[in-house]
Amino acid sequence: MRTIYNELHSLHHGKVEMFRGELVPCFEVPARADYVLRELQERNLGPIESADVFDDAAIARVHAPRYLDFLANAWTEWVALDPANAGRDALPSYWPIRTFRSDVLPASFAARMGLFSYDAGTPLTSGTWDAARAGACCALTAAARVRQGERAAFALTRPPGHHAGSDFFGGYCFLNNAAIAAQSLRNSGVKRVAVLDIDYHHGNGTQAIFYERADVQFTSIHGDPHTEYPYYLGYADERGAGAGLGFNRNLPLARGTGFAAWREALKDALTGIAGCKPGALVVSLGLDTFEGDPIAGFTLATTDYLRIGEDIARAGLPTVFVFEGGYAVAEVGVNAVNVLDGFMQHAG
Ligand code: Q9C
Ligand code: ZN
Repeated sequence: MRTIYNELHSLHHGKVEMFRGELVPCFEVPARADYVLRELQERNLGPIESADVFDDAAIARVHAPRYLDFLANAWTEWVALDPANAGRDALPSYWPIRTFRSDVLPASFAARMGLFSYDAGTPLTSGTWDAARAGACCALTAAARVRQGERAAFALTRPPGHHAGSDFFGGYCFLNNAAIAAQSLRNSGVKRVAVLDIDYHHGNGTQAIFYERADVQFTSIHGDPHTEYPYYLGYADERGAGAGLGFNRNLPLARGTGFAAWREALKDALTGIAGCKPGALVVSLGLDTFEGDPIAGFTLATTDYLRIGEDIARAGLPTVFVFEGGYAVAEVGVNAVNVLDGFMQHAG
């Protein structure tokens, strides 16, 4: 399988995130992608190339103009507030919850940070925009390779994307790489696209982007939001709306779920996807379902990821894999590459 690698990923290097009243070191670190790259090279999984260059049009089909403007200039604005900010991450402190307005764009940078985000765990850093933008190009390139006839391609990029909505960041995500890939497949002529999200956390951003659409079906297997992040979305009764009714599928599982029950949910998810008869599949490949993950609660083992790849291959669809979460840093490479390896061994 071909990998498209975002070599600018390390420009996004958050120092701290807010957790239980303290600023703690970021879980989402550059080393995550380095481990995956090294494992791909050691196991000779296939060619590794850089992303093609794309203008902003393909990104703007998924994200709102005022959000993209904000992200592109955020670091400059942050440092302009105080030169000492150059040595600090930017984190939001205020949010326009119910009864506040979100149509007005405040002049205050702090107010716009909150307008365009939903948690205090997602630091914006000097290189966030460049890394995220190159990551979107990475996902677009992987989608293009699949359109050019490859059975599958892997977008190896960070920061991750599936929590980012059309106009907000959060959950370590800024641009929704999986949604951008799915939209580009649509624009290149694929009539229906399925997105399968197997990150531990519900892909609230991807769900929201496609919620009222029938041309992109979204299915997610994740920790039950009653107890797990992102808490406010990801319940089983969210089935889509308007034209998209019936094209959104959530399969929440209790914290502590092991591979046997998880694999049953995957089987269920793939049956639903087959019923939609998509022309291509985008997989939000999170590895935080691993038993050793420090911020998640399923108990999948390293060899289970081979089986996941096999099961996904049997769907028989042109497939774009997009790297998402997974914070057991030393194991994330083996786990990610096991999925891709299992896929290739059963891709036919
Ligand atoms: N201190 C992804 O996996 N914080 N995002 C949880 C940890 C948010 C995860 C608490 C987790 C976001 C892409
Ligand atoms: Zn996650």
